[in-house]
Amino acid sequence: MTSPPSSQGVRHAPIHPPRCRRRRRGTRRHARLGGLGPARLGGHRRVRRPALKVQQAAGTSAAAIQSAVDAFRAELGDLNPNEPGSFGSGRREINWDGVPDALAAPNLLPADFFNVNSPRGAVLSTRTGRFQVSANAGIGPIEFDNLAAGNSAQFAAFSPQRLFTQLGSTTTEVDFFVPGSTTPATTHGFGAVFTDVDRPGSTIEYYDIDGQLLGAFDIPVSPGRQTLSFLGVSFPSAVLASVRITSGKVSPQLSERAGPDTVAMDDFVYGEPIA
Ligand SMILES: [Ca+2]
Repeated sequence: MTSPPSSQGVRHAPIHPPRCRRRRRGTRRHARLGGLGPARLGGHRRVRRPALKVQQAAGTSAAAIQSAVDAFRAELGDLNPNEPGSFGSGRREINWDGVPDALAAPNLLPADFFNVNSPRGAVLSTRTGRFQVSANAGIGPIEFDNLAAGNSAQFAAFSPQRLFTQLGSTTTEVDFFVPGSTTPATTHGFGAVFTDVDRPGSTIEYYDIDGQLLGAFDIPVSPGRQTLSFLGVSFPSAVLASVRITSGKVSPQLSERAGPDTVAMDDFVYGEPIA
């Protein structure tokens, strides 16, 4: 099953009521004002909704999402090298495939690997603080078979052969920095590849530098095994400071055969971080 990519913002409205979020940037902690929707903030609705463009696709093969990924890449500009400092324009990518075996499954990936070891301006956070990149064949069980038997029959890579997930959680936040530094940055957009999105519920939320929600979008669903999905959202200016990704209903540490949807991630594609 393949859904065609869409080139314009087909869902300018958030998928659920925007929530006000206060963040302490530069740390990996944040607090939510749980339940305080706009109506309870006395009508001071501060959610800004700049024009945005959405690229999305899902299907049973890499080819099903390739054109949407490429269109999103073209919107952001040329791929920059994995070097410190901001190039001012263009894009960065993370495909997880160059991570050293010592920092891949069954070992954990450092949250700041892609700002320190390989400076690309992306720092990860999650409730548990634990992340993992799947092992290469011959080194360990592939595609998170180390987490639960049968995962490799559920998941597929867009960029072979490694995948990414958080552990003990279903959400990962990505904060952007001037690559190789602790200076917060913003970008023009962010997109990610997902595998095995069987049901609605996987999402990307986009936040500005003040922690205000810019938009939240469902990841396109493609029922079945070893499917791929892509969602990328770009903005006309570099307003995006962080994203919150929800992947599946439970961590890939639990077998999908138990019921809830498990989802893993592959390529991250995002605009050059700009201070
Ligand atoms: Ca990969």
